[in-house]
Amino acid sequence: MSRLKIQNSEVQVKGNQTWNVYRLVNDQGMYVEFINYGGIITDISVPDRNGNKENVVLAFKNHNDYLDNPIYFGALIGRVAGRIKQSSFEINGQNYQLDPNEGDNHLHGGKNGFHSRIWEVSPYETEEEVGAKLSMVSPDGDGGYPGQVKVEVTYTLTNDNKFIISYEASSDKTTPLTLTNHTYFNLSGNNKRTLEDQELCLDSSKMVELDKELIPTGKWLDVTDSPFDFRDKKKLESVFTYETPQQKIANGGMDHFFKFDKHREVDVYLEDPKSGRTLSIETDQPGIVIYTSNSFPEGIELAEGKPKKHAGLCFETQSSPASLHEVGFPNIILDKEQSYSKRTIFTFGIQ
Ligand code: FUC
Repeated sequence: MSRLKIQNSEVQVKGNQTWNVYRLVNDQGMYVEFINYGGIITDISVPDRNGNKENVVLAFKNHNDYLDNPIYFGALIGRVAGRIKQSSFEINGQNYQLDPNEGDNHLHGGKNGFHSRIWEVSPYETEEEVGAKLSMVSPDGDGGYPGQVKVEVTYTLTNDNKFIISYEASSDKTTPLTLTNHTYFNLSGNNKRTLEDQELCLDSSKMVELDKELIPTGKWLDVTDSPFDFRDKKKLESVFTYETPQQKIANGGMDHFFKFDKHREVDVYLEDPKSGRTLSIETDQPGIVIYTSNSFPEGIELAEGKPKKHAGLCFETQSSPASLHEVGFPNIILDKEQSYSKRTIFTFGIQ
């Protein structure tokens, strides 16, 4: 008999708020836990090669800390994932000014982006999968963006340990939009080890060059012969140095948009040789921002204590906000009355 199920509970947070906590559980006993605030994923528990189930994502010890989540732990990001230079852009000759939240620039949809909204959650289950639809309406002028945008994100867990995130949206005015999820993965489980020994394979030969404010300069860099070349699987430690200008800018790691070559079915693969856990990512997005948690603000408290540098890795599948100002970057404009539909599949395995 199927053990697929959804568990629902509540958590009290500051300001007299109550959030709903959902847990999707499959036949293998793998589970994904998230809250309706920000659609934040707080737990993905998968077995290691000995069957020990542990959480492979970073999460705060205390739910209250998600109210001010400067590093976007586990959250849905919108309207635009990434940075918009000078918080401004033009559509059809009209200039739009967004709320700046990082110096003069606009990051991850601004201070009140989708990561800090209450989403309406409708759980569902079938014979093969359990899931939940998360919906939200972003009003016209939200954060400075044009148009009313209706968003529906679906979290699905299957019996073969696939966690699927689907994003659907539409707008009544043309607007920039590229949605993602900002979960920090660490396959060691319960944040036991930082990422140096975990091995990454990435189907990309091109990355954006960043300036000192982490804004794309408009130039593509070829990764060949650089520490950012992961076309053959290698340990992450090789990129955790200050060897090249782009590593220095990112504070000793990765914080870049990579364009997929689409030479392989699996766009990204991560493996932890010690625990045996693996993660394969397939997406219909044109690229990804890989962020290797190159610094954490003071005062961050996880269930396992303070996070160390390189404790988690974000796989932000998305398009590129640089396309608002530069040519040759994957577009993020959603035309009026058009539908936005994207999907990323995270498959967990054992090696
Ligand atoms: C990532 C990065 C940023 C930022 C944030 C917390 O997406 O691109 O540099 O630090 O997350």
